[in-house]
Amino acid sequence: MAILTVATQAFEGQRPGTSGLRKKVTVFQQPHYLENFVQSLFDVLPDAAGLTLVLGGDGRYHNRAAVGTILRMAAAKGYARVIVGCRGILSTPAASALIRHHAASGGIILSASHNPGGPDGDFGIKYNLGNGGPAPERITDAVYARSRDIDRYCISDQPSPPVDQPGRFQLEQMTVEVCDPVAVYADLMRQLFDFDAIRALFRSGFRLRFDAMNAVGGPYARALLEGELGAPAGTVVNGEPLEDFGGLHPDPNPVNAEDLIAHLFADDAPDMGAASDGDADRNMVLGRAFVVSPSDSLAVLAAHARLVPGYRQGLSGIARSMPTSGAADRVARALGIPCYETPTGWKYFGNLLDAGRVTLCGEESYGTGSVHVREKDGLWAVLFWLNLVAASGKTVETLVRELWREHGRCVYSRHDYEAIPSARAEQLMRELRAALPGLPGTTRCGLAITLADDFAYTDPVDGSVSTGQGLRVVLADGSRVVFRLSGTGTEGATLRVYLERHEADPARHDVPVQQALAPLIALAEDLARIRHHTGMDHASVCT
Ligand code: VG1
Ligand code: CO
Repeated sequence: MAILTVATQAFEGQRPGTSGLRKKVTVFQQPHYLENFVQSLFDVLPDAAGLTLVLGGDGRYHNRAAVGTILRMAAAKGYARVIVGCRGILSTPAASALIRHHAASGGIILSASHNPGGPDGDFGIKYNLGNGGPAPERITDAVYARSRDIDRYCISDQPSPPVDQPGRFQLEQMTVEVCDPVAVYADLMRQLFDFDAIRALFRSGFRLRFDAMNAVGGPYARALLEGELGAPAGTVVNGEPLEDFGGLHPDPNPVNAEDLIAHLFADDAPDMGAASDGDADRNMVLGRAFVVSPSDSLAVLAAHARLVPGYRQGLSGIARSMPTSGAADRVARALGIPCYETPTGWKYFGNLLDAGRVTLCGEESYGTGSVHVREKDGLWAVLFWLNLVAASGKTVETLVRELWREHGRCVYSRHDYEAIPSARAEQLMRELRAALPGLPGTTRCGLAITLADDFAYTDPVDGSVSTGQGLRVVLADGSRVVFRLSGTGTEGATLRVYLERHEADPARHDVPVQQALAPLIALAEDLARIRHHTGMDHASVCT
Protein backbone atom coordinates (compact mmCIF):
# COMPACT_ATOMS: atom_id res chain seq x y z
CA MET A 1 0.00 0.00 0.00
CA ALA A 2 2.27 2.74 -1.23
CA ILE A 3 2.16 5.64 -3.62
CA LEU A 4 5.01 5.34 -6.05
CA THR A 5 6.68 8.31 -7.69
CA VAL A 6 7.84 7.26 -11.13
CA ALA A 7 10.41 9.23 -13.10
CA THR A 8 9.32 10.07 -16.65
CA GLN A 9 10.20 12.22 -19.63
CA ALA A 10 7.92 14.59 -21.46
CA PHE A 11 6.31 13.51 -24.74
CA GLU A 12 5.85 15.84 -27.67
CA GLY A 13 2.40 16.70 -28.89
CA GLN A 14 0.14 16.14 -25.89
CA ARG A 15 -1.94 19.16 -26.86
CA PRO A 16 -5.68 18.47 -26.60
CA GLY A 17 -7.60 19.25 -29.81
CA THR A 18 -11.26 20.01 -30.46
CA SER A 19 -12.29 17.35 -27.96
CA GLY A 20 -9.41 16.10 -25.84
CA LEU A 21 -6.17 14.34 -26.69
CA ARG A 22 -6.57 11.85 -29.55
CA LYS A 23 -3.78 9.66 -30.82
CA LYS A 24 -3.27 6.22 -32.27
CA VAL A 25 -3.69 3.41 -29.73
CA THR A 26 -0.05 2.54 -30.33
CA VAL A 27 0.95 6.03 -29.20
CA PHE A 28 -1.08 5.66 -25.99
CA GLN A 29 0.46 2.22 -25.43
CA GLN A 30 3.96 3.65 -25.08
CA PRO A 31 5.16 3.32 -21.50
CA HIS A 32 4.27 6.43 -19.43
CA TYR A 33 2.35 8.15 -22.28
CA LEU A 34 -1.10 8.02 -20.68
CA GLU A 35 0.37 8.50 -17.21
CA ASN A 36 2.17 11.68 -18.29
CA PHE A 37 -1.02 13.22 -19.61
CA VAL A 38 -3.11 12.25 -16.60
CA GLN A 39 -0.46 13.56 -14.20
CA SER A 40 -0.26 16.81 -16.20
CA LEU A 41 -4.00 17.15 -15.72
CA PHE A 42 -3.80 16.30 -12.01
CA ASP A 43 -0.98 18.82 -11.55
CA VAL A 44 -3.18 21.53 -13.03
CA LEU A 45 -6.24 20.63 -10.93
CA PRO A 46 -6.53 21.67 -7.29
CA ASP A 47 -6.03 19.31 -4.38
CA ALA A 48 -8.46 16.35 -4.65
CA ALA A 49 -9.06 15.72 -0.95
CA GLY A 50 -12.75 15.07 -0.38
CA LEU A 51 -13.55 15.25 -4.12
CA THR A 52 -15.33 12.84 -6.44
CA LEU A 53 -14.20 11.99 -9.99
CA VAL A 54 -16.28 10.26 -12.67
CA LEU A 55 -14.45 7.86 -14.99
CA GLY A 56 -15.49 5.87 -18.04
CA GLY A 57 -15.17 5.58 -21.77
CA ASP A 58 -16.65 4.35 -24.99
CA GLY A 59 -15.36 0.81 -24.51
CA ARG A 60 -12.93 0.91 -27.39
CA TYR A 61 -9.65 -0.99 -27.45
CA HIS A 62 -7.34 0.15 -24.58
CA ASN A 63 -10.29 1.49 -22.54
CA ARG A 64 -9.97 -1.16 -19.84
CA ALA A 65 -6.22 -0.83 -19.43
CA ALA A 66 -6.51 2.95 -19.23
CA VAL A 67 -9.28 2.76 -16.59
CA GLY A 68 -7.03 0.63 -14.38
CA THR A 69 -4.11 3.03 -14.68
CA ILE A 70 -6.23 6.11 -14.05
CA LEU A 71 -7.85 4.57 -10.96
CA ARG A 72 -4.42 3.94 -9.47
CA MET A 73 -3.33 7.49 -10.30
CA ALA A 74 -6.55 9.01 -8.93
CA ALA A 75 -5.84 7.20 -5.64
CA ALA A 76 -2.39 8.75 -5.64
CA LYS A 77 -3.82 12.18 -6.36
CA GLY A 78 -6.00 11.76 -3.26
CA TYR A 79 -9.55 11.66 -4.60
CA ALA A 80 -12.08 10.56 -1.99
CA ARG A 81 -14.19 8.69 -4.52
CA VAL A 82 -14.19 7.65 -8.16
CA ILE A 83 -17.44 6.64 -9.84
CA VAL A 84 -16.68 4.38 -12.75
CA GLY A 85 -19.06 2.84 -15.26
CA CYS A 86 -19.36 -0.94 -15.14
CA ARG A 87 -16.80 -2.51 -17.53
CA GLY A 88 -15.28 0.96 -17.77
CA ILE A 89 -18.16 2.04 -19.97
CA LEU A 90 -19.86 5.43 -20.01
CA SER A 91 -21.20 7.25 -23.02
CA THR A 92 -20.03 10.85 -23.15
CA PRO A 93 -23.49 12.29 -22.34
CA ALA A 94 -23.96 9.74 -19.54
CA ALA A 95 -20.61 10.74 -18.04
CA SER A 96 -21.75 14.36 -18.14
CA ALA A 97 -25.03 13.41 -16.47
CA LEU A 98 -23.21 11.43 -13.76
CA ILE A 99 -20.84 14.28 -12.96
CA ARG A 100 -23.80 16.58 -12.47
CA HIS A 101 -25.90 14.05 -10.60
CA HIS A 102 -23.19 13.28 -8.05
CA ALA A 103 -21.87 16.85 -7.90
CA ALA A 104 -18.47 15.42 -8.80
CA SER A 105 -15.54 17.79 -9.23
CA GLY A 106 -15.08 16.52 -12.76
CA GLY A 107 -14.69 13.49 -14.95
CA ILE A 108 -12.24 11.76 -17.22
CA ILE A 109 -13.78 10.45 -20.43
CA LEU A 110 -11.86 7.91 -22.47
CA SER A 111 -12.96 8.23 -26.05
CA ALA A 112 -11.83 9.03 -29.53
CA SER A 113 -15.49 9.42 -30.38
CA HIS A 114 -16.11 9.16 -34.12
CA ASN A 115 -12.53 8.07 -34.91
CA PRO A 116 -11.91 4.44 -35.88
CA GLY A 117 -11.07 1.98 -33.09
CA GLY A 118 -9.19 -1.28 -32.53
CA PRO A 119 -5.49 -1.94 -31.98
CA ASP A 120 -4.60 0.05 -35.12
CA GLY A 121 -7.24 2.70 -34.47
CA ASP A 122 -7.43 5.70 -32.23
CA PHE A 123 -7.77 6.31 -28.51
CA GLY A 124 -8.52 9.49 -26.64
CA ILE A 125 -8.90 11.13 -23.26
CA LYS A 126 -10.52 14.32 -22.11
CA TYR A 127 -11.40 16.05 -18.88
CA ASN A 128 -14.78 17.53 -18.03
CA LEU A 129 -15.43 20.01 -15.25
CA GLY A 130 -17.92 19.86 -12.40
CA ASN A 131 -20.62 21.34 -14.65
CA GLY A 132 -20.32 18.18 -16.73
CA GLY A 133 -18.82 19.96 -19.73
CA PRO A 134 -15.48 19.76 -21.54
CA ALA A 135 -12.69 21.75 -19.93
CA PRO A 136 -12.23 25.15 -21.56
CA GLU A 137 -9.05 26.17 -23.39
CA ARG A 138 -7.62 27.85 -20.30
CA ILE A 139 -7.37 24.40 -18.68
CA THR A 140 -6.41 22.36 -21.75
CA ASP A 141 -3.66 24.89 -22.49
CA ALA A 142 -2.36 24.57 -18.93
CA VAL A 143 -2.38 20.76 -19.15
CA TYR A 144 -0.45 20.91 -22.40
CA ALA A 145 2.08 23.32 -20.90
CA ARG A 146 2.53 21.00 -17.92
CA SER A 147 2.95 17.96 -20.20
CA ARG A 148 5.98 19.63 -21.75
CA ASP A 149 8.07 19.66 -18.61
CA ILE A 150 6.66 16.82 -16.57
CA ASP A 151 9.31 14.60 -15.02
CA ARG A 152 7.43 12.33 -12.61
CA TYR A 153 4.00 10.86 -11.96
CA CYS A 154 2.40 9.30 -8.90
CA ILE A 155 0.57 6.00 -8.87
CA SER A 156 -0.62 3.50 -6.30
CA ASP A 157 1.29 0.22 -6.24
CA GLN A 158 -1.97 -1.66 -5.57
CA PRO A 159 -3.80 -3.51 -8.33
CA SER A 160 -6.86 -1.64 -9.56
CA PRO A 161 -10.16 -3.20 -8.44
CA PRO A 162 -12.32 -5.21 -10.87
CA VAL A 163 -14.92 -3.13 -12.69
CA ASP A 164 -16.91 -5.96 -14.27
CA GLN A 165 -19.85 -5.64 -11.92
CA PRO A 166 -21.40 -2.88 -9.87
CA GLY A 167 -19.88 -2.69 -6.41
CA ARG A 168 -17.73 -0.70 -4.02
CA PHE A 169 -14.02 -1.13 -3.51
CA GLN A 170 -11.23 0.54 -1.63
CA LEU A 171 -8.02 1.61 -3.34
CA GLU A 172 -5.63 3.26 -0.91
CA GLN A 173 -7.78 5.92 0.82
CA MET A 174 -10.15 6.16 -2.15
CA THR A 175 -13.55 4.54 -2.67
CA VAL A 176 -14.19 3.12 -6.12
CA GLU A 177 -17.89 2.88 -6.94
CA VAL A 178 -18.63 0.78 -9.99
CA CYS A 179 -22.06 1.82 -11.28
CA ASP A 180 -24.62 0.82 -13.87
CA PRO A 181 -23.67 3.13 -16.76
CA VAL A 182 -27.29 3.59 -17.89
CA ALA A 183 -29.39 4.26 -14.76
CA VAL A 184 -28.76 7.95 -14.03
CA TYR A 185 -28.90 8.83 -17.72
CA ALA A 186 -32.14 6.92 -18.24
CA ASP A 187 -33.71 8.72 -15.32
CA LEU A 188 -32.80 12.07 -16.82
CA MET A 189 -34.43 11.10 -20.13
CA ARG A 190 -37.60 10.09 -18.27
CA GLN A 191 -37.79 13.58 -16.80
CA LEU A 192 -37.47 15.30 -20.17
CA PHE A 193 -39.63 13.35 -22.57
CA ASP A 194 -43.21 12.14 -22.77
CA PHE A 195 -42.49 8.42 -22.51
CA ASP A 196 -46.21 7.57 -22.62
CA ALA A 197 -46.62 9.34 -25.95
CA ILE A 198 -43.55 7.61 -27.40
CA ARG A 199 -44.82 4.26 -26.10
CA ALA A 200 -48.15 4.89 -27.82
CA LEU A 201 -46.29 5.76 -31.01
CA PHE A 202 -44.49 2.42 -31.03
CA ARG A 203 -47.71 0.62 -30.10
CA SER A 204 -49.38 2.13 -33.14
CA GLY A 205 -46.81 0.36 -35.33
CA PHE A 206 -44.28 3.15 -35.82
CA ARG A 207 -40.97 1.59 -36.84
CA LEU A 208 -37.52 2.87 -35.91
CA ARG A 209 -34.13 1.49 -36.84
CA PHE A 210 -31.41 2.65 -34.44
CA ASP A 211 -27.87 1.75 -35.50
CA ALA A 212 -25.51 1.94 -32.53
CA MET A 213 -22.60 0.99 -34.79
CA ASN A 214 -21.21 -1.52 -32.25
CA ALA A 215 -20.25 1.42 -30.07
CA VAL A 216 -21.22 2.61 -26.61
CA GLY A 217 -24.71 3.85 -27.52
CA GLY A 218 -26.10 0.31 -27.74
CA PRO A 219 -26.82 -0.38 -24.05
CA TYR A 220 -28.50 3.01 -23.62
CA ALA A 221 -30.63 2.69 -26.74
CA ARG A 222 -31.64 -0.87 -25.92
CA ALA A 223 -32.56 -0.08 -22.34
CA LEU A 224 -34.68 2.92 -23.26
CA LEU A 225 -36.11 2.18 -26.70
CA GLU A 226 -36.64 -1.56 -26.45
CA GLY A 227 -36.67 -1.99 -22.68
CA GLU A 228 -38.85 0.87 -21.65
CA LEU A 229 -40.56 2.46 -24.63
CA GLY A 230 -41.85 -0.73 -26.17
CA ALA A 231 -39.99 -0.62 -29.47
CA PRO A 232 -39.81 -4.18 -30.79
CA ALA A 233 -36.65 -6.22 -30.20
CA GLY A 234 -34.33 -5.66 -33.13
CA THR A 235 -35.09 -1.94 -33.30
CA VAL A 236 -31.54 -1.34 -32.06
CA VAL A 237 -28.98 -2.93 -34.36
CA ASN A 238 -25.23 -3.27 -33.76
CA GLY A 239 -26.10 -2.72 -30.11
CA GLU A 240 -23.18 -4.44 -28.40
CA PRO A 241 -20.19 -2.19 -27.65
CA LEU A 242 -17.16 -3.93 -29.18
CA GLU A 243 -13.53 -2.98 -28.68
CA ASP A 244 -12.98 -2.67 -32.42
CA PHE A 245 -16.57 -1.66 -33.23
CA GLY A 246 -16.81 -4.93 -35.15
CA GLY A 247 -14.87 -3.31 -37.96
CA LEU A 248 -17.46 -0.54 -38.37
CA HIS A 249 -16.43 3.08 -38.28
CA PRO A 250 -18.79 4.63 -35.73
CA ASP A 251 -18.96 8.03 -37.39
CA PRO A 252 -22.52 8.27 -38.64
CA ASN A 253 -22.30 10.06 -41.96
CA PRO A 254 -23.49 9.05 -45.43
CA VAL A 255 -20.37 6.95 -46.00
CA ASN A 256 -20.13 5.05 -42.70
CA ALA A 257 -23.87 4.78 -42.12
CA GLU A 258 -24.47 3.57 -45.66
CA ASP A 259 -26.28 0.47 -44.40
CA LEU A 260 -28.73 2.50 -42.33
CA ILE A 261 -29.40 4.84 -45.22
CA ALA A 262 -30.03 1.86 -47.52
CA HIS A 263 -32.61 0.54 -45.05
CA LEU A 264 -34.39 3.89 -44.93
CA PHE A 265 -34.52 4.07 -48.71
CA ALA A 266 -35.72 0.47 -49.18
CA ASP A 267 -39.30 -0.43 -50.17
CA ASP A 268 -40.20 -1.62 -46.69
CA ALA A 269 -38.33 1.20 -44.94
CA PRO A 270 -39.06 1.94 -41.29
CA ASP A 271 -40.57 5.33 -40.42
CA MET A 272 -37.41 6.69 -38.90
CA GLY A 273 -33.73 5.85 -38.82
CA ALA A 274 -31.07 6.96 -36.36
CA ALA A 275 -27.46 6.30 -35.51
CA SER A 276 -25.01 7.35 -32.84
CA ASP A 277 -21.22 7.54 -32.89
CA GLY A 278 -18.40 5.92 -30.90
CA ASP A 279 -19.19 7.71 -27.64
CA ALA A 280 -22.91 8.21 -28.38
CA ASP A 281 -22.85 11.99 -28.32
CA ARG A 282 -23.64 12.35 -32.03
CA ASN A 283 -26.89 11.55 -33.76
CA MET A 284 -27.94 11.00 -37.31
CA VAL A 285 -31.67 11.16 -38.00
CA LEU A 286 -33.46 10.00 -41.13
CA GLY A 287 -37.06 9.90 -42.19
CA ARG A 288 -38.40 7.34 -44.60
CA ALA A 289 -36.37 7.97 -47.77
CA PHE A 290 -35.34 11.30 -46.31
CA VAL A 291 -32.02 12.48 -44.87
CA VAL A 292 -32.14 15.16 -42.18
CA SER A 293 -29.27 17.61 -42.25
CA PRO A 294 -27.89 18.11 -38.71
CA SER A 295 -28.25 21.88 -39.00
CA ASP A 296 -31.93 21.45 -39.92
CA SER A 297 -32.34 19.00 -37.06
CA LEU A 298 -31.32 21.63 -34.52
CA ALA A 299 -33.74 24.11 -36.09
CA VAL A 300 -36.67 21.66 -36.04
CA LEU A 301 -36.06 20.71 -32.41
CA ALA A 302 -35.92 24.39 -31.49
CA ALA A 303 -39.06 25.28 -33.43
CA HIS A 304 -41.15 22.60 -31.70
CA ALA A 305 -39.46 22.36 -28.31
CA ARG A 306 -42.64 23.33 -26.48
CA LEU A 307 -44.19 20.01 -27.52
CA VAL A 308 -41.68 18.25 -25.26
CA PRO A 309 -42.34 18.25 -21.50
CA GLY A 310 -38.77 19.16 -20.53
CA TYR A 311 -38.87 22.26 -22.76
CA ARG A 312 -42.51 23.29 -22.31
CA GLN A 313 -41.39 26.59 -20.77
CA GLY A 314 -39.72 27.52 -24.05
CA LEU A 315 -36.09 28.20 -24.86
CA SER A 316 -33.93 30.96 -23.42
CA GLY A 317 -31.74 30.93 -26.53
CA ILE A 318 -29.96 28.72 -29.04
CA ALA A 319 -26.27 28.33 -29.78
CA ARG A 320 -24.66 26.85 -32.86
CA SER A 321 -21.07 26.48 -33.94
CA MET A 322 -19.96 28.99 -36.56
CA PRO A 323 -19.88 26.55 -39.52
CA THR A 324 -23.36 25.22 -38.68
CA SER A 325 -26.06 26.58 -40.99
CA GLY A 326 -28.18 29.58 -40.11
CA ALA A 327 -31.44 27.58 -39.99
CA ALA A 328 -31.46 27.78 -36.18
CA ASP A 329 -30.91 31.55 -36.35
CA ARG A 330 -34.08 31.92 -38.41
CA VAL A 331 -36.08 29.89 -35.91
CA ALA A 332 -34.58 31.89 -33.03
CA ARG A 333 -35.59 35.13 -34.73
CA ALA A 334 -39.14 33.86 -35.16
CA LEU A 335 -39.24 32.80 -31.50
CA GLY A 336 -37.78 36.13 -30.39
CA ILE A 337 -34.82 34.54 -28.62
CA PRO A 338 -31.07 35.06 -29.10
CA CYS A 339 -28.90 32.77 -31.22
CA TYR A 340 -25.18 32.61 -30.42
CA GLU A 341 -22.42 31.65 -32.85
CA THR A 342 -19.49 29.87 -31.20
CA PRO A 343 -16.31 28.17 -32.45
CA THR A 344 -16.43 24.46 -33.31
CA GLY A 345 -16.46 22.10 -30.31
CA TRP A 346 -18.83 21.58 -27.43
CA LYS A 347 -16.57 23.28 -24.89
CA TYR A 348 -17.70 26.68 -26.15
CA PHE A 349 -21.33 26.04 -25.23
CA GLY A 350 -20.67 25.42 -21.53
CA ASN A 351 -20.64 29.02 -20.33
CA LEU A 352 -23.77 29.92 -22.28
CA LEU A 353 -25.61 26.91 -20.83
CA ASP A 354 -24.36 27.55 -17.30
CA ALA A 355 -25.44 31.19 -17.51
CA GLY A 356 -28.92 30.18 -18.66
CA ARG A 357 -28.49 32.09 -21.92
CA VAL A 358 -29.25 29.11 -24.14
CA THR A 359 -31.31 25.94 -23.83
CA LEU A 360 -30.41 24.12 -27.06
CA CYS A 361 -27.08 23.83 -28.87
CA GLY A 362 -25.98 22.17 -32.05
CA GLU A 363 -23.26 21.58 -34.58
CA GLU A 364 -23.35 20.63 -38.23
CA SER A 365 -21.33 17.52 -37.35
CA TYR A 366 -24.36 15.54 -36.16
CA GLY A 367 -24.24 17.05 -32.68
CA THR A 368 -27.26 18.32 -30.79
CA GLY A 369 -27.80 18.82 -27.10
CA SER A 370 -29.35 20.93 -24.40
CA VAL A 371 -29.02 22.29 -20.92
CA HIS A 372 -29.80 18.80 -19.48
CA VAL A 373 -26.09 17.91 -19.69
CA ARG A 374 -23.00 19.74 -20.93
CA GLU A 375 -22.22 17.47 -23.89
CA LYS A 376 -23.99 16.77 -27.09
CA ASP A 377 -26.29 13.81 -26.71
CA GLY A 378 -27.14 11.33 -29.46
CA LEU A 379 -29.96 9.31 -27.88
CA TRP A 380 -31.48 12.45 -26.37
CA ALA A 381 -31.82 13.89 -29.89
CA VAL A 382 -33.48 10.70 -31.12
CA LEU A 383 -35.93 10.72 -28.19
CA PHE A 384 -36.63 14.39 -28.91
CA TRP A 385 -37.50 13.53 -32.52
CA LEU A 386 -39.66 10.62 -31.40
CA ASN A 387 -41.46 12.88 -28.95
CA LEU A 388 -42.05 15.47 -31.69
CA VAL A 389 -43.37 12.87 -34.10
CA ALA A 390 -45.64 11.47 -31.40
CA ALA A 391 -46.91 14.86 -30.25
CA SER A 392 -47.37 16.42 -33.68
CA GLY A 393 -48.57 13.38 -35.58
CA LYS A 394 -46.24 14.43 -38.40
CA THR A 395 -43.51 12.46 -40.11
CA VAL A 396 -39.83 13.36 -39.88
CA GLU A 397 -39.93 14.55 -43.48
CA THR A 398 -42.98 16.74 -42.93
CA LEU A 399 -41.39 18.41 -39.92
CA VAL A 400 -38.34 19.32 -41.99
CA ARG A 401 -40.32 20.41 -45.03
CA GLU A 402 -42.46 22.69 -42.86
CA LEU A 403 -39.27 24.27 -41.55
CA TRP A 404 -38.15 24.95 -45.12
CA ARG A 405 -41.53 26.33 -46.11
CA GLU A 406 -41.60 28.74 -43.20
CA HIS A 407 -37.99 29.87 -43.18
CA GLY A 408 -36.61 28.87 -46.57
CA ARG A 409 -34.08 26.09 -46.88
CA CYS A 410 -30.50 26.57 -45.72
CA VAL A 411 -28.91 24.33 -48.32
CA TYR A 412 -25.82 22.96 -46.66
CA SER A 413 -22.93 20.60 -47.15
CA ARG A 414 -19.53 19.89 -45.62
CA HIS A 415 -16.74 18.56 -47.81
CA ASP A 416 -13.90 16.79 -45.99
CA TYR A 417 -10.50 16.23 -47.58
CA GLU A 418 -8.88 13.61 -45.37
CA ALA A 419 -5.30 12.54 -44.69
CA ILE A 420 -3.62 15.50 -46.39
CA PRO A 421 0.07 15.83 -45.51
CA SER A 422 -0.04 18.37 -42.66
CA ALA A 423 2.48 20.78 -44.21
CA ARG A 424 0.39 21.05 -47.36
CA ALA A 425 -2.84 21.66 -45.47
CA GLU A 426 -1.15 24.34 -43.43
CA GLN A 427 0.23 25.95 -46.57
CA LEU A 428 -3.28 26.06 -48.05
CA MET A 429 -4.65 27.73 -44.94
CA ARG A 430 -1.72 30.15 -44.74
CA GLU A 431 -2.17 31.31 -48.33
CA LEU A 432 -5.91 31.66 -47.96
CA ARG A 433 -5.60 33.53 -44.68
CA ALA A 434 -3.17 35.95 -46.30
CA ALA A 435 -5.60 36.55 -49.16
CA LEU A 436 -8.61 37.29 -46.94
CA PRO A 437 -8.08 41.05 -46.41
CA GLY A 438 -8.15 41.62 -50.17
CA LEU A 439 -11.39 39.74 -50.79
CA PRO A 440 -14.26 41.92 -49.52
CA GLY A 441 -15.60 44.11 -52.32
CA THR A 442 -14.28 41.79 -55.04
CA THR A 443 -16.18 39.41 -57.30
CA ARG A 444 -14.87 35.86 -57.73
CA CYS A 445 -16.48 33.24 -59.96
CA GLY A 446 -19.24 35.78 -60.51
CA LEU A 447 -20.00 36.02 -56.78
CA ALA A 448 -19.75 39.26 -54.79
CA ILE A 449 -17.77 38.85 -51.57
CA THR A 450 -18.73 41.12 -48.69
CA LEU A 451 -16.81 39.68 -45.75
CA ALA A 452 -13.73 37.51 -45.33
CA ASP A 453 -12.11 36.86 -41.98
CA ASP A 454 -10.52 34.42 -39.58
CA PHE A 455 -13.30 33.75 -37.08
CA ALA A 456 -12.57 34.86 -33.52
CA TYR A 457 -14.95 34.47 -30.61
CA THR A 458 -15.30 36.46 -27.44
CA ASP A 459 -17.18 34.46 -24.85
CA PRO A 460 -20.01 36.74 -23.72
CA VAL A 461 -19.95 35.24 -20.22
CA ASP A 462 -16.29 35.30 -19.18
CA GLY A 463 -14.81 37.49 -21.92
CA SER A 464 -12.24 34.88 -22.99
CA VAL A 465 -11.13 35.19 -26.61
CA SER A 466 -10.54 32.29 -29.01
CA THR A 467 -8.87 33.10 -32.30
CA GLY A 468 -8.12 31.18 -35.48
CA GLN A 469 -11.44 29.32 -35.48
CA GLY A 470 -12.04 29.05 -39.23
CA LEU A 471 -11.63 31.13 -42.37
CA ARG A 472 -14.94 32.39 -43.66
CA VAL A 473 -15.92 34.06 -46.87
CA VAL A 474 -19.40 35.54 -46.96
CA LEU A 475 -21.25 36.71 -50.08
CA ALA A 476 -23.66 39.55 -50.63
CA ASP A 477 -26.67 37.20 -50.46
CA GLY A 478 -25.47 35.67 -47.16
CA SER A 479 -24.07 32.49 -48.73
CA ARG A 480 -20.87 31.29 -47.07
CA VAL A 481 -17.83 29.14 -47.55
CA VAL A 482 -15.86 28.27 -44.41
CA PHE A 483 -12.48 26.54 -44.27
CA ARG A 484 -11.10 24.80 -41.16
CA LEU A 485 -8.59 22.13 -40.32
CA SER A 486 -9.97 19.34 -38.16
CA GLY A 487 -8.81 19.18 -34.57
CA THR A 488 -9.79 15.57 -33.93
CA GLY A 489 -7.91 13.57 -36.57
CA THR A 490 -4.77 11.54 -35.96
CA GLU A 491 -3.46 11.08 -39.49
CA GLY A 492 -2.11 14.07 -41.36
CA ALA A 493 -4.63 16.87 -41.66
CA THR A 494 -8.28 16.98 -42.66
CA LEU A 495 -9.54 20.05 -44.45
CA ARG A 496 -13.20 20.80 -43.86
CA VAL A 497 -14.96 23.04 -46.34
CA TYR A 498 -18.41 24.14 -45.21
CA LEU A 499 -20.84 25.44 -47.84
CA GLU A 500 -24.14 27.18 -47.22
CA ARG A 501 -26.71 28.99 -49.30
CA HIS A 502 -30.24 30.07 -48.44
CA GLU A 503 -33.00 29.07 -50.83
CA ALA A 504 -36.27 30.91 -50.25
CA ASP A 505 -38.12 29.48 -53.27
CA PRO A 506 -40.02 26.30 -52.29
CA ALA A 507 -40.00 25.20 -55.93
CA ARG A 508 -36.23 24.82 -55.62
CA HIS A 509 -36.09 23.00 -52.29
CA ASP A 510 -35.64 19.64 -53.95
CA VAL A 511 -32.73 20.58 -56.18
CA PRO A 512 -29.97 18.11 -55.21
CA VAL A 513 -27.76 19.73 -52.58
CA GLN A 514 -24.43 19.45 -54.41
CA GLN A 515 -26.03 20.90 -57.53
CA ALA A 516 -27.56 23.78 -55.60
CA LEU A 517 -24.16 24.49 -54.08
CA ALA A 518 -22.13 24.13 -57.30
CA PRO A 519 -21.28 27.85 -57.59
CA LEU A 520 -19.97 27.84 -54.00
CA ILE A 521 -18.01 24.65 -54.58
CA ALA A 522 -16.35 26.33 -57.56
CA LEU A 523 -15.65 29.41 -55.45
CA ALA A 524 -14.05 27.28 -52.72
CA GLU A 525 -11.68 25.74 -55.27
CA ASP A 526 -10.91 29.13 -56.79
CA LEU A 527 -10.14 30.69 -53.40
CA ALA A 528 -8.20 27.88 -51.76
CA ARG A 529 -6.75 25.99 -54.75
CA ILE A 530 -7.61 22.75 -53.01
CA ARG A 531 -6.62 20.59 -55.95
CA HIS A 532 -3.25 22.27 -56.25
CA HIS A 533 -2.42 21.96 -52.56
CA THR A 534 -3.82 18.52 -51.82
CA GLY A 535 -3.60 16.75 -55.15
CA MET A 536 -7.21 15.62 -54.52
CA ASP A 537 -9.84 16.43 -57.09
CA HIS A 538 -12.78 15.61 -54.89
CA ALA A 539 -13.61 15.42 -51.20
CA SER A 540 -13.23 12.12 -49.30
CA VAL A 541 -16.59 12.60 -47.58
CA CYS A 542 -19.48 14.98 -48.21
CA THR A 543 -22.08 15.36 -45.49
C1 VG1 B 1 -15.27 17.48 -35.06
C2 VG1 B 1 -16.53 18.25 -35.42
C3 VG1 B 1 -16.96 19.11 -34.25
C4 VG1 B 1 -17.15 18.22 -33.01
C5 VG1 B 1 -15.88 17.43 -32.74
C6 VG1 B 1 -16.04 16.45 -31.61
O1 VG1 B 1 -14.21 18.38 -34.79
O2 VG1 B 1 -16.32 19.03 -36.56
O3 VG1 B 1 -18.13 19.79 -34.58
O4 VG1 B 1 -17.46 19.00 -31.90
O5 VG1 B 1 -15.52 16.69 -33.90
O6 VG1 B 1 -17.05 15.55 -31.88
P1 VG1 B 1 -13.07 18.72 -35.87
O7 VG1 B 1 -12.11 19.60 -35.15
O8 VG1 B 1 -12.51 17.43 -36.33
O9 VG1 B 1 -13.78 19.42 -36.98
V1 VG1 B 1 -16.92 13.99 -31.25
O10 VG1 B 1 -18.37 13.30 -31.41
O11 VG1 B 1 -15.69 13.36 -32.25
O12 VG1 B 1 -16.27 14.18 -29.77
CO1 CO C 1 -18.63 11.67 -30.36
